[in-house]
Amino acid sequence: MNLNVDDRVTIVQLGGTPWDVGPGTPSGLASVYEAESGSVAGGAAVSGDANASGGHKVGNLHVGGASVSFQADGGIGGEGTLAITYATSIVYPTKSLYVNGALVKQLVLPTTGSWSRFAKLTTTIPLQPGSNTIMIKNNASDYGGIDVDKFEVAVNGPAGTGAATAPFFDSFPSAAAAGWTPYGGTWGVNASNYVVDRGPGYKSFATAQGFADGTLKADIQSAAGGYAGVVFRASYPGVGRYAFNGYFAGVDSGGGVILGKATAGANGWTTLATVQTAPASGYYHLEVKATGSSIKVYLGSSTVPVIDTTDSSFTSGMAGVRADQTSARFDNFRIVP
Ligand SMILES: [Ca+2]
Repeated sequence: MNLNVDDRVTIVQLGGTPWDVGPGTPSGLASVYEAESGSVAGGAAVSGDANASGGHKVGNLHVGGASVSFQADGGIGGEGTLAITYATSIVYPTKSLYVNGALVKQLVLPTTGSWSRFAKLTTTIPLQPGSNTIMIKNNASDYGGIDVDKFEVAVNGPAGTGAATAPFFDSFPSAAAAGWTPYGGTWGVNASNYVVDRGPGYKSFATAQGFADGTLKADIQSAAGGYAGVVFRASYPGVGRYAFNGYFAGVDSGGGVILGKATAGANGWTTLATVQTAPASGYYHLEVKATGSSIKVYLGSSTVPVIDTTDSSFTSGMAGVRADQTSARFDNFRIVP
């Protein structure tokens, strides 16, 4: 078989709820699109199934040219994770997957052992910002039938959610911060600083930059009341104080330093470490060194970390800046892979 290496399949218990599979589809973050609510064409047909979500599924996808498609919200675009809940008695049928009219890949779907026993196949897809047409079609080169119960789409974020391969530096020299994608707050460039007003976890990502292992640096100035700093290994971004998966390392105006992680699905926050350092006036120079599970936070020019801990929740994602309950100024944002 030639199952794509980034595809994942889980077979579920008969009549049971599909297990939540694959790191790309945290529950609660994916949008659900029932197949029966999509567009069927070419002979595909909706039928009832008590084991299917919503009581219905789309079948007859063995017919030449038969298809089921739906409109998915791609958010800000980038990479997405698509989960297809399906059933088939056929051994390794194939179907062609299209996004916005372009063939993405031929899916190879392991048998679920019954037309009413559902499994979930997870794969990655490209998404454009806004609406995307996603289609499963039986092409001439495809084989066998499947019944599709539902689709789930999670927006992983812009390109660059993998590891950085080249250094990145922005000192915000121009009046507009090009290449940054904000989530919440009013962002602008003032006196060659990237500035944001006070609010709950306002953040902005260097859109095309990924970060896995490496060093992040920024000069940060904030007002009293909250932390400002860098976000890294971030995915599933949204507007909201903890609406992302990933880490945040920040400093407050009095020299307090914090490292923690947010989990978007739970809209939750876990503090990993805090430390009080000597207050300083003006800008704090903050650095984060992430190597595997090791995360070290440095302040100023010291080579001794003020926070030195381990956490393995997130391994790669976007990088950016964030201010939580304080206005902030950022400068000299740098990624060193
Ligand atoms: Ca369904």
